[in-house]
Amino acid sequence: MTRPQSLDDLYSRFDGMHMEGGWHRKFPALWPVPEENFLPYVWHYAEVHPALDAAGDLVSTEFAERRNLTMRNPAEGNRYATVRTLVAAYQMVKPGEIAKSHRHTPNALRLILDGQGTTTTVDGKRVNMRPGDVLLTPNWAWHAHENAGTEDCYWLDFLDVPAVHLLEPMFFERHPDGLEDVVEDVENSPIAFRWEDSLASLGRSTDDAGGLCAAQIEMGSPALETIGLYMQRLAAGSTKAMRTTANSLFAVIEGQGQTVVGDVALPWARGDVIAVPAWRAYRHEAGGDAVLLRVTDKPIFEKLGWLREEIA
Ligand code: GTQ
Ligand code: FE2
Repeated sequence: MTRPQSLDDLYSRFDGMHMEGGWHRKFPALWPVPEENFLPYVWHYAEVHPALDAAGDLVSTEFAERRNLTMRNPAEGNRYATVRTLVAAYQMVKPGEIAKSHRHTPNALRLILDGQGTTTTVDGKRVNMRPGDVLLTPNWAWHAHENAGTEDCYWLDFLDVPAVHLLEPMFFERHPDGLEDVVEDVENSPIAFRWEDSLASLGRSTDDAGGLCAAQIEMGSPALETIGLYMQRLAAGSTKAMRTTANSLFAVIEGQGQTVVGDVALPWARGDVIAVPAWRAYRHEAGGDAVLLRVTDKPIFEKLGWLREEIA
């Protein structure tokens, strides 16, 4: 084997070995602060609603595993995620329809927006879905949704599918019988956070998250292994600004206002979803009383020792 006589020869030797010298990388491996990859963005329920209704006419739940519309972050090259580790979607189930039972390693949760009469069955426990409720579907739990009522039912799904894509432990299977055979109706369940209970807890809360809201409650500790949930009440005016290594999605349960992320202002109203990617300074400006659900991958960062937060 001849010894390379020039740097170029040396580098082509490395290339042939599928290696690279740390001192002449094409792309850096380390940098001083988090990059700005995913973009701040907002999806408006008022625009999605008619699109979901059109899908309701054209796409059956027989044909589609789920009638869901996922929110793709407009960051260049992104194919699926809403922020790095999380995906959000709007889902609609019409009267008489069933979204069959399946299970997967991604964790999921739902925030109900509109419609009564739908249930979700999670590992054999059937719970009603009512507007404002937050319902959890942990890793590998069977789950199906059934609309036995007379109203179209709309909700928001949040899943850690992109985190599973990054780490690759993806498993998914359909229930062999379509639906679970043994089902018990339950009103109270550790996977169900009811709107009236959340409102009451919020009314008693003195936790203002260091000035990031008027009051907040945490649902679960955390709600799911990878996902933290905070219901936050905002009063008219601006919150303090904060940045964190964690990613967040905010869903608007009540009220209107805007979220300022860096120099981008994202206006919002009921049912909208706001993407606040990692390490971007953000603050909320509510037009009056408002209630948001913050869905965040913070538990991942806490467990791994990478959570950094600053309030300005
Ligand atoms: O309802 O089970 O939006 O499995 C994406 C994947 C919803 C669900 C989504 C899912 C579901
Ligand atoms: Fe699912």
